[in-house]
Formats: sequence, structure tokens, C-alpha cells
Amino acid sequence: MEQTSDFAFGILDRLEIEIPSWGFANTGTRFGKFLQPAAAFTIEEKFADAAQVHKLTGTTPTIALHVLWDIPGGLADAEAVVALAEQYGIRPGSINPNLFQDQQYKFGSLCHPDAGIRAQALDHLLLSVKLAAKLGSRDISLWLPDGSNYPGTQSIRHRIAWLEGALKEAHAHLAPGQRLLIEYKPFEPAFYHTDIADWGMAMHLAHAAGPQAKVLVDTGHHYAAQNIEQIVAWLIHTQMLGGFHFNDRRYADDDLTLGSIDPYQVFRIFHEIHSAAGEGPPLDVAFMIDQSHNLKGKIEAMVQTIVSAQELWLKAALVDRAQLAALQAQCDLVAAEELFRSAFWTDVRPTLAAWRAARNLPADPLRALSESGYVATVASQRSGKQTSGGSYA
Ligand code: LRH
Ligand code: MN
Repeated sequence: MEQTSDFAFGILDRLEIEIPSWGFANTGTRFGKFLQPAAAFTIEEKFADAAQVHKLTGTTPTIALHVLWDIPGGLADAEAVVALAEQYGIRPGSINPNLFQDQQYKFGSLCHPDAGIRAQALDHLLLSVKLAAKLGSRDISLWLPDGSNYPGTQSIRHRIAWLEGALKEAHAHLAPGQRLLIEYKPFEPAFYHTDIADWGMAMHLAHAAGPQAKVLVDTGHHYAAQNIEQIVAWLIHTQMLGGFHFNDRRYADDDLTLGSIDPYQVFRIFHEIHSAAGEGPPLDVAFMIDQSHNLKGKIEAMVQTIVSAQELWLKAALVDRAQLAALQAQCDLVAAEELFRSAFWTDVRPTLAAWRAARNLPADPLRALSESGYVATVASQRSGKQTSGGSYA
């Protein structure tokens, strides 16, 4: 398809990607955390970094917030968060409850055998719903670490029933227009069973909860052999796709930068989105990044991620879907595949540079970041505040 600038510019103008506050913080693995002087520690520093990324890319107007890491004071912190959003011109995005840190959740949270602990977990989820309303956020993005490590140690069926009940209760507290996004993950931190382990379980729970509940696809939460774009196609077909956590992986939930290992994977997912957009009801899918930048400079990695996403989003939009549909109908395999692949191999960087220039954005955001000296400036302001202890982020 011809890369007419109007078409390409329109595609890029409509792309919005939410970035995670925790992508700017010092994060690590169970083997340790390497501290970076420029890492963000306070929520203000996270808003500042998000604003820098949006200034350079024009594509990231919202920031995902994690309740315990970013809003430890709960509702009492909401006003300060709204003030930061106004100050930095970045809107609060999805609100992520945290049911994976507190000691009482050792054997689960909403699925814990102890009704008292399940009630505490539900209280935190309901607090997250209220916080989202206060911050003007639409999505409550729920991931549960719940599961077990050894066969026979938990009743998988009882836990399903407790989970259904809790999510129904949470759904009943959603304000009109709010959504509960249910994220699945096959394993880690649980290594025998995980209560919400795949898209089918998440979809059932979303259906059981109510119409404002949808499924969230974290691209890192799949077995290596799984066909993620097929899962995406199913969730689109069933109108249960609520959003994505984009990242990349070589082995498991590696949370590496988008497109760093398998850019063709992201292209194939984006193709499913573009092709569905042309057919049937408009898609309402949140694009979010969920990565941990353990070794790369965090702001550099975030800008790199958004640039990769812009490139792959435009490449996938270049697939001539009418011609592809004709070749698919004729089962002209080679011609169909060549048409599909040629879009992936199209160098869209000149068109992207033209779009950025037309939108008064730097032609090369990564170069602009290094020339701005922003990272060195914040490093001098923030160094010495970081400690190696504490949680994941
Ligand atoms: C779990 C997960 C979840 C977040 C966390 C930071 O692996 O993908 O989305 O809450 O990472
Ligand atoms: Mn995730």
C-alpha cells in the first residue's frame, strides 16, 4: 500500500501508548537490583520522566500507576496525584492494585483459603476502584500472583469460586465507563498452579464479573509455543479484548523492551488489531507498556520502546488488507505471505521522521534525549536517594 503521508500521519496521530511508572524506577530480579542514579523514586519524578518521553515522542499522554508503589497513602494521596498530572501534562492512566507484596498474601489474596484475608484483598481492590474514580482513570488493571507451588496443597476449584465472587463484587462497584481489566499469567511467582493462568480463565472470569470486565494480554505471559496473535484474534472476535501490556521476552516473563527479541511478533499482533478495526465494532483496546529496565537506562529504554512501537504500528498498517483478503480467499499462500512480509520489511523511518517534523517533534527522539542532557540532570538531582532494598520496584 502506498505510504501516503495523510494515511500514515493519521495512523500515527491515533496511536496512544500508556507507559508504566515502574519502568522509570530501579527494578531487578530475585538475584538483585542494579541501581541507576537517574532512576525515579518519587511519583513526581515518575511523572516528570513520563512528560519527557511524551515531549519527545508525542505518543504517551498517560502513565500507569501501581497503588502501593505510587499512591501508598491511598485516597489521601489522590489530590496530590491530580496536581502532578496537571503540572506535568500527563494524565493518570490505569490503576494497578498490588496484591503480591504484603505478607498476608503468601497463600493468595482473592483466592486465599482464609475468608478474612480474602476480604482484605477485596478491600484493596475496591480502594483501587475508588482511586481510579478520584483520578479520572478508566481502567483498573488487575494482576493476581495467586496460585500454589505443590500439588494437593490447595483446592483449585474452591479458589475459582472465591475469585468469581470477589470480581463480581468489584464489578458492582465500578462507575459507568470504568473497566476491570483481568490479566492472566501462566506461572511466577507460583510454580505449580496459577489461579488466572491463561486467556480462557481470564475471559470466563470477566464474563462472570460483568460487561465492564475485559481481558488484558501481557505479551510476556505466554508459553514460548503459544500463538499470541491467535489469542488476540479470539479476544477481538468475542469482544473481550481490553488491553495489552507490551514487552518482549526470550524465555519467560522477561519484561524486555518491545521488539527487542521478536519485532515480527508485535507486527503480527498489530496486524490483528488493524485488520479488525476495518471490520465490525470499533475496538476499545488500551495499549500499555509493562517492562522492567534492569540494565538499560530507563528513560532511554522507554523512548526506544515507543519508537519501536510507532514503527511496528505503521508497518502493520501498511498491509493492503483488501488485496490480502483476496489472496487468502484464493489460498495463494506465497503471494499472501509476501504481501504480508513486505509491509514488515518496509522502512517506515523516513515517514516517521516526516510525521515528527510535521508535529513539531524531534525527528530522532533518542538522539534528542541524549542531546537534551535530561538524564544527566536528573541523575545529579536524584543520586544518593536510591536504596537497593525493598520490593520489585
Ligand atoms: C506481572 C505484571 C503485572 C504487573 C507487574 C509489574 O508479571 O506483568 O502486570 O503488575 O508485572
Ligand atoms: Mn503485566
